Amino acid sequence: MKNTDLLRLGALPLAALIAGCGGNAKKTEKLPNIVVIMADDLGYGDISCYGATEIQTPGIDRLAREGLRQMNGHCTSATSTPSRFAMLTGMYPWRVGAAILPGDAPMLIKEDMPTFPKMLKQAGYATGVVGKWHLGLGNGNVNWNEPITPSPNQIGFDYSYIMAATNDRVPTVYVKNGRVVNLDPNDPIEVSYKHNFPGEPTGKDNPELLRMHPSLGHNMSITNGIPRIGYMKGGKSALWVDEEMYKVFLDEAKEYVKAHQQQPFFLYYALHQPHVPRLPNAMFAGKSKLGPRGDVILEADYCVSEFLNYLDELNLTENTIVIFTSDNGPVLDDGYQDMAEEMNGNHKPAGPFRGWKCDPYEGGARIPMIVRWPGKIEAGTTSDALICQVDFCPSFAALLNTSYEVKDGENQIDALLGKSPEGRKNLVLEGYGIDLWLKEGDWACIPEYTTRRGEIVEARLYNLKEDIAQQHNLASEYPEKVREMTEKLQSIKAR
Ligand code: NG6
Ligand code: CA
Repeated sequence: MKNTDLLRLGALPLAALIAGCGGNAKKTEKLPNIVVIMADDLGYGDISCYGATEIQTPGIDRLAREGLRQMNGHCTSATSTPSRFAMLTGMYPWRVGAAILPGDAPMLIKEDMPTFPKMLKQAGYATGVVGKWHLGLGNGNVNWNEPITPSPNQIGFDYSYIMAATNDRVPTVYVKNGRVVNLDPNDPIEVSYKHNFPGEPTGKDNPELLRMHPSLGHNMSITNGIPRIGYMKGGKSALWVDEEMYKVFLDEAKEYVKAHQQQPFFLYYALHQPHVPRLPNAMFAGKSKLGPRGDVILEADYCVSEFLNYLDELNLTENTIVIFTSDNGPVLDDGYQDMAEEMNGNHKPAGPFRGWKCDPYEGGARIPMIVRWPGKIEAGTTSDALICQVDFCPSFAALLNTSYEVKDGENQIDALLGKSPEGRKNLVLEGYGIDLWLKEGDWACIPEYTTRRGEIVEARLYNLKEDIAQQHNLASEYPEKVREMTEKLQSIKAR
């Protein structure tokens, strides 16, 4: 029997929630669809519903108006691969040493690991992913001209339409259900992160071919006039056009929803904006006054808006839980000369927080997290509960009354849906590399650690209630607190 009817779940909090507060779930009531829209490098202060004044994001703001803004919502890490790993597995990413992956890395999520989409499949859902992947593909020696396995399809997704890594990394092609899209068999693809292929131009040697120049790195193979990370050859007919990417993924996301509207579905819609290279479609170029970074935020906002309109059109809005979030904090110059710093003006991408993408501060890993479920979540509300993307899988498992074990994520469904102001007691967060930090109550502590070069970085302790901008290191004033939090972090690590 398919788990699409709620009644057999009995008089559970779930039934009560889904049916409204009376708990009289009707037999025909369907499981809610679940959509996670994840932006790439979008900061807490980058959208108007979280306080941005220099840019307007009406599409995302609609979600906030109709749903709940988590004001203390986190990704686990200040970079993409680790955060996405945590969201999809319910496990802290440093347990497996997750770090920013190259485009030819093997699949980081092992086929026997618990995953969010596997849990949802168990509960009767169709599961799809569209957009940025960045969790590795294959077994370490991918032939891009053959079916690639494992792909997302082996770790819980029935459908996938993705880019392998990031928009600044080769291969610069789309991969659908493990196969490169539009590949001409007479022009095979080769990829290397070690050496170039003879005769192929690079950003380093052929700057005359570039439309945008790197500020750091990003000087290897060229696609669409843009130099990338990694070397690649062939696959001309399959190469993406950055300026069209918004539409490719948006159309795929809509298609997925349309094709699966008869059953409960889960869609992980992973936007590529505002990650570098920032190449807005002509519709958005020059529209933000903040340069390409602002323009691609407008483009992302348009995608959200169009996607929500499409849910309306299909009459799916009422029964679809939509979460909008981001994989790490913001960054201005991230390796291309795209005027992000010069044109930033008074904009505050990280809102009131200290730090950026990669940093072990609030700005690195406190991100927007908006949850909409019409009729079930009070519209236009906020929550200060401490909550993290690592909690999505176990929280939804609880909502669906599906028993599912994950390592670190907690059932925080009441906090996620705004039914309870209590969230997690503590949360381990991560900057770039190994600097783990702990957030508990009003406190954030980055324990003393030794860098790879052997330098000792002293402990940092902040009282977030009094010092949200983390300007005053209280470590020497409260050594007991530092010790206590350092031990707590150690014990969570050892768990
Ligand atoms: C860094 C890249 C940066 C970005 C980041 C990954 C350089 C100099 N910097 O190595 O541009 O691609 O990796 O970003 O190459 S993330 O959001 O996917 O984690
Ligand atoms: Ca990112």
